[in-house]
Amino acid sequence: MSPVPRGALIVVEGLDRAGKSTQCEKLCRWLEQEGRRVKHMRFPNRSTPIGKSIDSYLRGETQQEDHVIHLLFSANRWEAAPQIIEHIRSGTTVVIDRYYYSGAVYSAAKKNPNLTLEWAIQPEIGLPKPDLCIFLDISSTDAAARSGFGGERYETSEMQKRVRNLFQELLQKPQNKEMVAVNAGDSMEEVHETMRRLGNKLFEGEGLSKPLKSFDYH
Ligand code: Z5A
Ligand code: MG
Repeated sequence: MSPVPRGALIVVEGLDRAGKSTQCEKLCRWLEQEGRRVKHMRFPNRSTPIGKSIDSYLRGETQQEDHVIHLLFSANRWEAAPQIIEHIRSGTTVVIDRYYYSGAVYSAAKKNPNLTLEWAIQPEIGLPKPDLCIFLDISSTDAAARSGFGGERYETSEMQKRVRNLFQELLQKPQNKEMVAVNAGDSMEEVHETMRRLGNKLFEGEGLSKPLKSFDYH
């Protein structure tokens, strides 16, 4: 009996209001229509005890030292890592709304001299590495014009500008070849079409015949 082909790990990243949740939904629906098993996840996962601490921090109800909240965001991914690996192994494609890329850039964007991008990425080393990371790129001005912006901590245009620059920095690193930028200023349907094209390329390519990798920054 031939083994079950593994699922793919697809991450959708970007600034606030870039359309990540909208596009993750559309991508999952399309993958299901294509006959694939799909698990939709998101980070932060606010439902776990660690996620609840993150939620109250983001809402401004509690304070946390910068490194502490950074490590809680990372721990929130580590607590889900066995589940991600098991889904992929059993042939389910996992689509994740934000992952360790957000983890690194939002913390580094705080400009704490002891919390650089290099420092921030370290606790993420070893997590399941995405086969494809779609970075929904939008200017902070266009993102701010979309409904609902401004409610939580980090939702200021200064912070969003720094976050965008740091995402660009990650895109250029040779370690992150799985990252692809997509213009998130296009219409929802155009963005979805581009993402379907990237999805088809992934499923038609050789990559998924190889084991899922672990993230390594060196
Ligand atoms: N954070 C962190 O610091 N460290 C970490 O490790 C992680 C996260 C994982 C909460 O994230 C915060 O946590 C976030 C980063 C930080 N901080 N900030 N700021 P979240 O994922 O829970 O929430 P969010 O990403 O800030 O926002 P969002 O509301 O989820 O945005 P979105 O998912 O990208 O957008 P959307 O909900 O799909 O769309 C927003 C609106 O735009 C909506 O009205 C849509 O109908 C509309 N839209 C979407 N696409 C389009 C197009 N193409 N055209 C026009 N209008 C559109
Ligand atoms: Mg969202």
